[in-house]
Amino acid sequence: MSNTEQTLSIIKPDAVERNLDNEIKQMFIKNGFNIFKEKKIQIEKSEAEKFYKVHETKPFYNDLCSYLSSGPIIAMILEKENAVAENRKLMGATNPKDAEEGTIRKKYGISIDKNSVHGSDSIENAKIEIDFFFKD
Ligand code: IDP
Ligand code: MG
Repeated sequence: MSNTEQTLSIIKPDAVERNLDNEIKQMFIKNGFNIFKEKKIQIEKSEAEKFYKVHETKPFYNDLCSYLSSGPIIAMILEKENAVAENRKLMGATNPKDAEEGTIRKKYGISIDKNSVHGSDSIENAKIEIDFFFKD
């Protein structure tokens, strides 16, 4: 049974700055994802605060929002069967130190904050996050 889903992926400033965007996109493609839409943008801190609102009580919230808005990012809609879970698997653990071999964060992540990629964590949040970047 086909279960094609969409998820939101972001190549974060640390990876764009190191020109890793094409290599990371190739990892998605090799792993069977279709990059349905993409855009390179830089967001305002106020927009990052909205995007990461679920984390507003966390001690790292302010730094996280400063960081996501600190340079260009690439937002993408990825498509695949079970795209949300498959993308989480391909990204690896939040902390690159804990990420498995073969994952994007293991390969490219610098630290828990500069971990190169974002991926939606549920189908519901994927819809909200896709709308956030691609509405209209
Ligand atoms: P995720 O990106 O793997 O879904 P979340 O827990 O949703 O991880 O956290 C969002 C982002 O916040 C992470 O990708 C990372 O950049 C940052 N972050 C998470 N935990 C910490 C922390 O303990 N210190 C600093 N930054 C963190
Ligand atoms: Mg998350």
